[in-house]
Amino acid sequence: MMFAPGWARAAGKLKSCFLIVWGACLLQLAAAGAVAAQGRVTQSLNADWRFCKGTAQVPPASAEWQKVSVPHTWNAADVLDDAPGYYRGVGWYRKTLHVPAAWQSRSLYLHFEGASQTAEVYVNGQLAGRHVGGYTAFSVPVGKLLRFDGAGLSANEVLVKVDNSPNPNIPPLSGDFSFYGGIYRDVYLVAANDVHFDLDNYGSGGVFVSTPGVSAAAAEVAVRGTVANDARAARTVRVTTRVLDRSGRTVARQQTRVKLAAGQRQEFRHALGSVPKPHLWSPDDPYLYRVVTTLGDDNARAATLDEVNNPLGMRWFRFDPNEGFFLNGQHLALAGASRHQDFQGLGNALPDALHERDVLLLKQMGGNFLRIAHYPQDPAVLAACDRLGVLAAEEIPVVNGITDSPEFFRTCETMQTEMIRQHFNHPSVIIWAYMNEVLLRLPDGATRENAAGQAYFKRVARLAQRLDSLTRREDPARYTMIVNHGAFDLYQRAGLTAIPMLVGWNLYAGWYSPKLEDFPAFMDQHHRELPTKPLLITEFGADADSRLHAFPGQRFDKTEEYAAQYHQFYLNAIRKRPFVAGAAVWNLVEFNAEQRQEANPHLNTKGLLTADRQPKAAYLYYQSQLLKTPFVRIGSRAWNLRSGTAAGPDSLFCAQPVEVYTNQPTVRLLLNGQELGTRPVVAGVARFRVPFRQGPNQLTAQVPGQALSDQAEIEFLLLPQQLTDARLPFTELNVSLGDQRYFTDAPLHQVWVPEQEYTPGRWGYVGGQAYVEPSNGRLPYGSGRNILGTEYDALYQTQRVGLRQFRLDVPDGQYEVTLHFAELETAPPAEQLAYNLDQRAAAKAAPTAGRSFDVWLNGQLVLPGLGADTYLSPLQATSFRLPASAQGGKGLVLDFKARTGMTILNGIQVKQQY
Ligand code: GCB
Ligand code: CA
Repeated sequence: MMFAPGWARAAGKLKSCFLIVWGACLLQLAAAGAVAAQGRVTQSLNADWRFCKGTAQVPPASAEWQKVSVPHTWNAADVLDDAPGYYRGVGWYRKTLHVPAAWQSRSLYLHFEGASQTAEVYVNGQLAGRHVGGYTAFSVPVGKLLRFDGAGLSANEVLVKVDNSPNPNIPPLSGDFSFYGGIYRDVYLVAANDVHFDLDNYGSGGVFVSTPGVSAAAAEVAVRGTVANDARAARTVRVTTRVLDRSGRTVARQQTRVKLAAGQRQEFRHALGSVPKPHLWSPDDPYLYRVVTTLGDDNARAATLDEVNNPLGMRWFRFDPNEGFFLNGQHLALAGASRHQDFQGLGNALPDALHERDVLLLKQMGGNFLRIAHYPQDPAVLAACDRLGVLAAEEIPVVNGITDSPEFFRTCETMQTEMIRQHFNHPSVIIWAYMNEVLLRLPDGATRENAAGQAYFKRVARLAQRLDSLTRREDPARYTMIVNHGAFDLYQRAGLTAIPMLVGWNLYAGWYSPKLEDFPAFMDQHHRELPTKPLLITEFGADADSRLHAFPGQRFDKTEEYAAQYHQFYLNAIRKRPFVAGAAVWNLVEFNAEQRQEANPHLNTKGLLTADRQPKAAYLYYQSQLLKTPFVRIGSRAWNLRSGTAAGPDSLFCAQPVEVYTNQPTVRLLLNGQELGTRPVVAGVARFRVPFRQGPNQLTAQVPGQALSDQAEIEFLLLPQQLTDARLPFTELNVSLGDQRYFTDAPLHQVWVPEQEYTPGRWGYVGGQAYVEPSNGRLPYGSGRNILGTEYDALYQTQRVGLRQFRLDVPDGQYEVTLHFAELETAPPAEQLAYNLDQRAAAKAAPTAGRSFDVWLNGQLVLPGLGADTYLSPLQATSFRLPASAQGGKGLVLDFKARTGMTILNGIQVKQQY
C-alpha cells in the first residue's frame, strides 16, 4: 500500500477533534496490518503542488507553474515591500492524486482547512465544489469525479482556483490586517467507508459532543451526529459512543442501532448517563476525556466502519454583570490577548507548530484567555487551547462595516455556522462572536444623525439579530458577543449592546485618544448604563517598536517605555473593577497590516511579542502579574545594546531608569556585582536608576531572601560628554534629529541617540525645531508616513527644521560624516490615523512648499541646492556620505543655509577613521 509523504505526518500529530480521529484510525489499521482497510483513511496532501498566479479563466497552459507545498500564500513578500497594495486576484493550484482501485467503492472527500478567500475545486476538469470565505474549512466530495483505471493506482488531476479579490459580499470588507490569498492551511484526502459519519456538514467532523449538565458530583454527556449510507444497499449499523478518561478507562458508553436505506442519512443522539465525580477541565488542570464514536456493521461484529474521536472537557461556566466570570463555580478573571494568524516572513501560511507555539506563549505569560480575532483560525489553535487550558472566544470576520445585500447576510450566516460546527467540540471555546467595530466606518452619505445613518444602523442590527439567533440555536451552551469600538452611545442607539449576551469593548484611551483616565471612566459608564450586561475589554494596546526607547516614553512615540506604562495603567484599572469579566490585550504578537504606515511599516506593533516572537517589556510585566509562581524579570532585558552620554564632565557612567517586574514585595538590583539598592515593589514594578558604564554591564535583580533572580547582559556604548575626553576616546556618533528616542540597530551594532543642542566641547544642533506633522494630532513629533527606500523609517520620520548648524567639537583627525534626509512635507497631507488604516494615502505624495538649501562642511559648500528639484523627493530616504577632517582644534562644523523655505536634517552619523 502506498501513500503520499504526508501520511506519517497526519498519523503522528495531535490535530483538532476530527483530525485526531483520523490519526487514530490510521494507527489502528497499521497495527493490525490491515490491507483491505474498512475504517476511514486520511492522507494529508500538503506536499508537491504546482502554483501559478493567473487569469480568472483556465490557467494558461504555458504558465510557469511553480513548485510549492501548502500551507502556501502568494502574498508573503508583497505585503512587506514599499509598493502600496498587494496581489489580490486569482491563483491556481494543481496536484496529481494517486488512488488505489480499492477506493472505488469508498466515499472520497478533499478537505481544506482554509483557502482565502474563495475556492473552486476541479477534479479531472470537472467542478467538484466551491467555497466562499477565507477562514473556515470545507470538504468537497470527489468520489464521482475520480477515475479508476485498472487494478493499480490511478492518477487524477486536482485543480483549485483560489481568489482573494475584494468582494463586497464576503467579509471582511476592510480591516487592519492583510487579506492573504492562497491555500494557506492543511489539505487532506479522506477515504471513508461508504457507510460513514457525516462528511457533508459545513466542513465539520459531523459528530457533536456537549455536556448538558456538569457539576463536581456528576456530568452528563450528550453526543449527536448523522450517519450517511452512500451504498446502493440498505444497511443496519451500530453506533457506539464511549467516554474514556486519560488512562483509557471507559467511564460512559452508549450504543444504538441505525437502519439506513440505500443513499439515506440518519441522525443519532446519545445521552450518556452521568459520569460520577468528573475530573474537571480548567486552566490549571486542562484534563481532557476522549469521546470515541464508532460505526460498526451489525452483521460483522468485529468490523469498524468508521470512527470519530473528540476531546471532552468537563466544565461549566457563567458570566455575571456584577461579578464577572465563573468557571466550575469559581471566580476566574479572564486575562489574555488576541492573536492574528501570521508570522514574520511567512504571511499566514504557517505550520501547525507555529500556531501551537503562540498559544503556549500566551499560557507562559500567565494568560488564560485567547480572543481568536478577527476570524476563525487553524484547528491547531483550538486544539492547543484545549490542551493547555486557555479559554477562547472566536468570531467571524465582520469587521468595520457590512454590505446591505442578501448575499452578504447569507455568507455571514454560513460562516458563523461553519465556525460553530467545526469548532463545536473544543471545550476551550466559551464565546462565539460575530462583529467587530461594525459602526467604525459608516457608508458614504450616512452620518450618526441623518436618515441614511439610521437606516444603516437598522440593517446592521438586523444582521446582528440574525447571527445572534443562529448562534443561540446552534449552540445554546455558549455565550454570544459583539465587539465594539469606544463609541458607547452609537452602539447603544443602534441596539447592538442589547442583542448579544456579552458586550466587548475595544478601548484605546491614552493611545488613539489622549487621556489614559478615559479608560476607567468608560468601564464605569458601561456598568452604570448597562447594569445587566456582562462586559469584556476585548482590545487595548499601544504600538511599540522594540528598537525604540525613551525616558520617559510619550503617547504615540512607539517606544517600549510608553507601551509598558500604558499596560501597567490598564491592568490596574481593570483589576479594580470586578464587574469586568475579562480583558484581552491587542495583540499577543505583532502582525502584518500591509496598509499600515508605522515606525516599522506594514506592521501593527501592538504585540507583546515581536513578529518573530521575542518578548517585549510589557509581556514580562504581564507575566509578573498573571503567573502564580514567583517571578522576577528585568523589564528591558531584551534591550541589550544601549547608548547615552556620560553624566558629567568627570563621570564615566550614564544613569538610565530600569524597571523590574515581579510578584514579590521587594527587589534588590546589582550592577556588575555591586549593589544598587533594594526597592519596594509598587503594583508589580520596582524602579531603579542604573549607572551604566562603557562596555558590558551585568544587571542582576534579586528577590531578598529567595533564590529568585534575573540577569541581563547589557552592552553600553558610553558617549563622552566632552568629545576630547581622553578617557573615552571618540569613535562614532549616530544622532536622530527631531527625535527624543534611542534607536538600537542590533544588526549593525549601532545606537542612534536623541538630538541635543550644541554647547562648547560637545555636539548638537544650533537653531530650528523638531518637525511635527501638521495633520496628525497624535504624534508628539515626527511623521507617521511610510518612508520609501529604507528599513529605517523611524529615523527618517523625525527631522529638525530650520537648523543653522550642526557642530561636533571632536578631536583633530580624519572622519566620515553621513547626512540623512527625507522630505516630510507632502500634499495631500497624511491622513488621520483611524483604528483601521485601509486608506491608500501613501500612494501619491507631492511636495507642498518648495525648499532649497546648501550644506557647508568646515567652510566648504558640499551639498549645494538640496531640495525637491534635486535630491529630495517626498517621503524618500536620501543620504550623503562626506569625508571630513578636523584640524586646529576646530572640530566639525556643518552650516545649513536656506535659499528658499527651511533647512532640514533627519539624521547624522559621524565616524572617526584615524
Ligand atoms: C482596533 C481593531 C483592530 C486594530 C486595532 C489597532 O480597534 O479592532 O483590528 O488592529 O484597533 O491596532 O488599531
Ligand atoms: Ca493546520
